[in-house]
Amino acid sequence: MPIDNLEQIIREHFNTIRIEKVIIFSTPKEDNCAIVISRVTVYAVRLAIYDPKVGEVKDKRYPDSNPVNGYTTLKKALRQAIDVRLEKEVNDTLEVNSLTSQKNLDNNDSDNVRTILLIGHTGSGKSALANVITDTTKFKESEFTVAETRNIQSEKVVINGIRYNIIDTPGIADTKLPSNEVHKKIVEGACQAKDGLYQILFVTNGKLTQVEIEAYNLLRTIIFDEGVSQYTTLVRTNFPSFQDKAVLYDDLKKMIKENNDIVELIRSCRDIIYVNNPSLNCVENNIEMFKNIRNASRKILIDALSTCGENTYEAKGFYSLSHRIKEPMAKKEILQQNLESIDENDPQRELLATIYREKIEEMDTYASELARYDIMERSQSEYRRENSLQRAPTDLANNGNAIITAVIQGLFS
Ligand SMILES: Nc1nc2c(ncn2[C@@H]2O[C@H](COP(=O)(O)OP(=O)(O)OP(=O)(O)O)[C@@H](O)[C@H]2O)c(=O)[nH]1
Ligand SMILES: [Mg+2]
Repeated sequence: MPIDNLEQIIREHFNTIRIEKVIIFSTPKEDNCAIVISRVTVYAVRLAIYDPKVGEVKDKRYPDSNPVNGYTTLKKALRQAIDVRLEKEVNDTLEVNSLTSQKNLDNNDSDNVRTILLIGHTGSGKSALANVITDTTKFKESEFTVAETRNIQSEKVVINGIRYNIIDTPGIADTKLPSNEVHKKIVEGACQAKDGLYQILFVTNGKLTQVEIEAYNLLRTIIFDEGVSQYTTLVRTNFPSFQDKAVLYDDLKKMIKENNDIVELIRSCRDIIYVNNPSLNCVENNIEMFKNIRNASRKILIDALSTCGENTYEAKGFYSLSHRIKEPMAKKEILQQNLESIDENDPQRELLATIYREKIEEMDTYASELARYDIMERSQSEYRRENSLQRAPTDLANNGNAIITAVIQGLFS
């Protein structure tokens, strides 16, 4: 918070020049900042910082220190003032954030949490699986064939002394949410895994559809990257004979026969496991039996997790994108706060609000452009890799476009 009489101190400091406007603000790094707009023949903008410990004001003049140079209108000066303030706020914010996140890393126990992301078709049994892994009923399972999970939900569990964070997501091809929304939720889920993903469990109840395969491939190539396959385990649910190896083998053969994309998907995954997690919302007589079946599934899941090793998956492309758009998104957030905190009695209220709104839109456009570029670049190089062509067809690029907003919002929600 700036000190109460900061404006007075600033005005006294600049008492030899004609001041048109003083805007007081603070940043996460410095409390006592001000933007001063002055006018002689032209307008000039100054960033002034007061240090109460030594009672001193330091300032920098824009466009430069030459008193003849300046802005011809107040509007131009205000635009520059907003830019100078924004630059100072965003630099200080990013600097302080990176220091605190470094501190968090230093004494962070999140290193020891293994994040597991559940994805798959609506009704494939993700929430049931999340309950089985966590040995709880915290995740809501659907009672009918309607899509149940609308938002991501995560719960922590300790298994054999290792902490896991289980993230449940809405179903791909969810009947009620547009596919863009589902992608967004999955990205949100992935964003929770700031320190990397330990495993993605791609849950299927056998009806592995083309939509599901395509959605996974889209995520794999555009949001994540090729490397994610080695951290993906296909989990086949609804399989009563899950403990009978011969039957599993037959089922796998049957799935593979269905189409080439499935072969490719199964081949690219790290592993495939079979479970059965019948609903506990059943007749009283069956509850004990179904609980035992779930326990047997749990054992299989835990055994599978214990073979996954120490490494976690960090989608390099995904993180490079989040890094790329960090600055425009931070600027947008600051501009929004500044817009909301314009003084009601400010004579330039309307003008300031218009400039803020224009700049917020600029930041959005800039971030989307960066994201689109990033996604297109990746989808094209992926397509080239697979097809040895020079250019990806536009529909692949367009698919990327459709999820850009999802990616941006997912990263910053
Ligand atoms: N018999 C049997 N039933 C299961 C199995 N897995 C899930 N179910 C049941 O199938 C229904 C759907 O499972 P959910 O876990 O809610 O499915 P979901 O993938 O989370 O679905 P959305 O949230 O809509 O995407 C629920 O009634 C579950 O209890 C399984 O392996 N065997
Ligand atoms: Mg669910």
